[in-house]
Amino acid sequence: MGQVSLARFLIEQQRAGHINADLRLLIEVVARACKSIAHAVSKGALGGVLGDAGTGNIQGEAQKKLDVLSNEILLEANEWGGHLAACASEEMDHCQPIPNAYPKGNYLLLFDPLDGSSNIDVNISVGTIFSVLRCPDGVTEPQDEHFLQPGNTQVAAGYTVYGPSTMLVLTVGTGTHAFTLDREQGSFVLTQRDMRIPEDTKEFAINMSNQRHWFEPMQRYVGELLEGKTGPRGKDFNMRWVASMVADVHRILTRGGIFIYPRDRKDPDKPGKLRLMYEANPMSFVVEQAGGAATNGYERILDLQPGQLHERVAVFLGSKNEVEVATRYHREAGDR
Ligand code: FBP
Repeated sequence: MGQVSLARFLIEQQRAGHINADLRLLIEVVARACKSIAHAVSKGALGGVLGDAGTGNIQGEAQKKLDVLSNEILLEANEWGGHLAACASEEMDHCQPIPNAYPKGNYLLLFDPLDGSSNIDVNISVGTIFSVLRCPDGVTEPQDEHFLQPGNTQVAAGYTVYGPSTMLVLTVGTGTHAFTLDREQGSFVLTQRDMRIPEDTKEFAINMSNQRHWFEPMQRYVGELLEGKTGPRGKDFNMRWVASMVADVHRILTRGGIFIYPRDRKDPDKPGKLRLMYEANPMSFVVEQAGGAATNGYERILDLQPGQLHERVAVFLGSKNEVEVATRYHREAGDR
C-alpha cells in the first residue's frame, strides 16, 4: 500500500463511520494551519518572528510574537470553513464566536497555539495542541460556559510538534496515529498507525528545580525514582525535561515514560501549572488512546468537570503502570 496522506486517512475514518464530513474537514483545516505555523517557526530570526510581542495573556504571561501569530493563523483558517461555532485559545481571555459573515458549524475548537513558549527563541521544539468538542444543541452564540465539558466528551484531539521534522499526532477515538509533514508534497503522511505506549518505563520527566516546593507524595515518588535499583522500585530511572509539553509527550508516545507537572507549595492555590482545556485534556485523550493513562494525582483527567476556560490542573501522564504508582502514592496520602 502506497503512502497514506492525512486526507486519505480521514476519509477512511469517515467511511468507517467514526467521524462525519464536518469533523474531517475541520481536522484538515487545523492541519493546514499547523503547516503555516511550521513555516513561520522554521524561518526563525529570518522571519522576524522571534522575541516578545510586548503584550500579555490572561495567564499573566508575556506573549511571544509567535504565540500571537500562531493564534491568528488558527483563527483565520477556522473562521470561514463552516465547521465551527466558536474557538477558544490560551492566548484569548474569552471564546471567540465565528463571525456572522460565515456559516457556523456544530463544533467547538480549543487550542494552545504555541506550546513551549520558553523554548521559542532558543530553537528547541515547540508545538500546537488542539481539542474538539461538540457545540451543545440549540446554542447558536456559544459562550465560555459551553466549552466547559469533561475531556471524555472530546471528539478529536492532537498536537503538532515543530521539531527536526514536523509531526501531527491525532486521535478521533480510534487509536492514536502520527503523521509526518512531507515538505516537498506539502502534506502530512501517515508514519505511525496505532501508537502504543509501553506500560512500564525507566524514564521520567519533571522540572526538578521545583523539588523543594513539592508536597509529601511527590517527594516520596520522585525520591524512590532517584534511589533507583538500590531503592523500593528496584530499577534505575533516567530523567528528561524539554520544557515543551508537546516534545516531552511525543517522546513518551514514542518510547514510554511519565510526564509530571504537579501542584506545589510555590503557589498552593493553583492546582498546577498546565491548563485543563487545551493542554491536559487533549494530551490525556491522545495518551489514553495509545494505551497510556492520565490523572491529576487522584482522578482520571478526562473525567474532571471543568469550571473555568483557563483553569489549571496537576498532570501525571504516560506509561500506565507508572502513572498508577504515582497516583496511588497521592491517594494513600489522602489530602490534596
Ligand atoms: P506554554 O508554553 O503554552 O505556556 O506551556 C506551558 C509549558 O511551557 C509546557 O509546554 C511545559 O511542559 C511547561 O510549561 C514547562 O514548565 P517549566 O518552565 O516550569 O519547566
